[in-house]
Amino acid sequence: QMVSQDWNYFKGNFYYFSYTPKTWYSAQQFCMSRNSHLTSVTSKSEQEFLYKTASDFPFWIGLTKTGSEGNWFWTDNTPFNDPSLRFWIPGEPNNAGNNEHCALIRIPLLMSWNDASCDKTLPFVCKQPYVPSEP
Ligand code: 2F8
Ligand code: CA
Repeated sequence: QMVSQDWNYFKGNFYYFSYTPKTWYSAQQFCMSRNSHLTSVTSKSEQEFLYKTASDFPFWIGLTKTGSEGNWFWTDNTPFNDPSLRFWIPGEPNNAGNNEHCALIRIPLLMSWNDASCDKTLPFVCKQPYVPSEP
């Protein structure tokens, strides 16, 4: 597994914090071109790692909807079914203007997710699993 030194290791995954603003889709395309996805959040400690490591807010994460009225899902196929692992800011997601279908971490706090327009250009975080042994 080739991972450049720009990637940051945490508990079995490598993370790339990009401060070059992109739309959600274009950020996801960037991550996919680097064998990764926009980051999922699978634990409280991962959520804390993300908001503590990023030095600029807000930033895109890999959470979006199946359609404008669809269900939220993680682009890396992590299940989105555990209510204790949803870190929305109180009052979010509110789908403001009926046009907020992508999620971001907005503030350096545990409960920090907001839904926003996917067309916003923001910093973002890519994640790829560490593959322990490759020939
Ligand atoms: O107050 C929360 C609200 O703040 C903004 O709307 C005024 C955000 N909009 C954008 O970031 C475009 C909402 O997503 C957010 O819910
Ligand atoms: Ca919102």
